[in-house]
Amino acid sequence: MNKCEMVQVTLIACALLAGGRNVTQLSAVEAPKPLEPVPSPSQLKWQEDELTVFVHFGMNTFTGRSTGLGTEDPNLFNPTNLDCRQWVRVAKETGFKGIILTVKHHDGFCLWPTKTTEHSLKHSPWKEGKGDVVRELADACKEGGIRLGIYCSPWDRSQPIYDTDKPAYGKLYREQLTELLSNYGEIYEMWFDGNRANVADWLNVIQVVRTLQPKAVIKQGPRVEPIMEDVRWVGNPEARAPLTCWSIYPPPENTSSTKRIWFPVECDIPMIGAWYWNDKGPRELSQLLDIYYTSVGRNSILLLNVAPDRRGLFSDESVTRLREFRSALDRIFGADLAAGKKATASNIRGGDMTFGPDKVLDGKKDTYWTTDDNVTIASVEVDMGGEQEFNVVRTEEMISLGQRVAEYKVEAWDEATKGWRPVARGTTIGYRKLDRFPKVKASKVRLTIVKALACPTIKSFGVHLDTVSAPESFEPAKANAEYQRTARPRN
Ligand code: FUL
Repeated sequence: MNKCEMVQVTLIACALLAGGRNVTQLSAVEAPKPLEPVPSPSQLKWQEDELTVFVHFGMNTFTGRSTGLGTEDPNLFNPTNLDCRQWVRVAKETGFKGIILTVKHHDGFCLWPTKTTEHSLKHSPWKEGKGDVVRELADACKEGGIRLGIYCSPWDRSQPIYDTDKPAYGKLYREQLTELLSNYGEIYEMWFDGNRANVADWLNVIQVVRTLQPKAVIKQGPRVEPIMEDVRWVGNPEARAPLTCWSIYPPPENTSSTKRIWFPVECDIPMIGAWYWNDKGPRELSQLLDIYYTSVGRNSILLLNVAPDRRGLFSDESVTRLREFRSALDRIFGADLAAGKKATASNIRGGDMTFGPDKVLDGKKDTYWTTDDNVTIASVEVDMGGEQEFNVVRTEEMISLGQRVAEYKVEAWDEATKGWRPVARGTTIGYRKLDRFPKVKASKVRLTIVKALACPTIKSFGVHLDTVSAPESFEPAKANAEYQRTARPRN
C-alpha cells in the first residue's frame, strides 16, 4: 500500500468509526516533522551498515612496525598469497557491510600504482611490480556486494616535502586522492586520519572527495573548523561510545550557538594485530561482544580491524573468530521475545494506529510509534503472553526524523509484588541502544520515554536473552561503564 492509499484507508476507517458524524473533522494524522539536524541519505545508510571491516595492510605488515619510517625498501612488500576475495567472502558471510583499506599509511607506501610517487608496489616483487591491491579489492567488493572505503593517510613520512613545503605536499595528496576516487568505482567512506595531518588547504582536500564521490561519507581526521565531514571518531581506543551519545553536534545540552549538524560517532578497534599483523591471536569472543554492545549498542557503528597476515589473507583464527561473532549475534538478536506481541501505549499520535505501539514490534524499518506533538513523556507496554527470561533490551529511534530521546527507562512486571521493577535506564537512544542487565523473568515489559526534545519516534523495541556474553558483562558497573582515560588498549 502506498502513502496515498494508506491515508484513504485511514479516512474510511475513521469515517466508519465516527458513524458519519462530524465528517469534516476527520483528516489523516500528519507525521511528525523531522527534528533538525537529520542524517543525509549517505549518513543514514552508513549507520545502517552497523558493522564494517578495517583492513590495515601494507609495508608495516612485513616490517612489524605500527608506524613505518617512510624509508622502507619496497622489496619488503611481498605477500605470498594475497586474496582480496577471501577478505570479501568472510566479511559478507559474517554480516559486515563495508571494507576500508589502508591504501597508504604514515610510511607513505602506496598499494596502488600511483603516478605521484615511486614509493609504491610498482617497485615491489609482488606480481613483478604490476599488481594493484586497490583494484583487486575494488573488483572483489563489487563482485561480492561489499562497500569499499579508503584510508589514505594525510601524514606521509616518505615525502621529504611533507614538513618543508606544506602546500606542495597538499597538492600531491590531492592528486593521490583524485586517482583513488576516480579509478576504483564507488567509495562509500573516505577515512581521514588526524595523526600529524598536514592541514594545508584542507577545504580543498574535502572538496576533492565531495566532487569525485558525492555519496561518500567523510570521516573527520584533523579537526578543522568549520566541520565539513560527516562522521567523527569516538575519541578512545576501546570502541566505547559514551552512554550519552548524540549524533547531534554540538549536543543539545551544550548551550553553544554553533549551528548543530548530524555528526555520528564511529568506533574502530583491532580484532587482531596492533592495527597491522603482529603474530598474536584475535580477541576473545566475549570481548568482541562487549565491543559490539558499547559501539553499535550505543548509537555508533563498529569498524573492526582484521589485519591480514603476511600471506595477504585473514588468518584461520581470524575467520573462526568472525564466524563465532556472527553466530553469537544471530543467537542473541535472532530471537526477539517481544516480536509481534501485544503492545499498548500511553499516547498514540492523533489516535491513529499508523503510529501505534505495535509498530515497535513489527520488525519494519519504516514504521514507528509516536505521540502527539506536545507529548514528550510516554510509554509503551509489551505483553509477551507469558513469562520469559531476558537480560537485554534493544531500543531504536527513527533517526531519519532526528534524534529525540534524552532519557528513558525500562521496567519489567513483577508478578510477586504486582508492580513494575526497573531493569534499565539511560539517556540517549539514537539508531540503537542496547541495555544489558542481570537476567529477569517477566511477562510484560514497559519502555518509558522520560525526556525528549520533541515527540519520540520509536522504530523498534526488542527483548532478548544473551547466553553468550560473559556473566560479569551484565553487572551494571560493567554494562554501563564509560571509557576511563587510564584504561589501556589490549594491543
Ligand atoms: C591512527 C593511526 O596512527 C593508526 O596507525 C591507525 O591507522 C589508526 C586507525 O589511526 O591515527
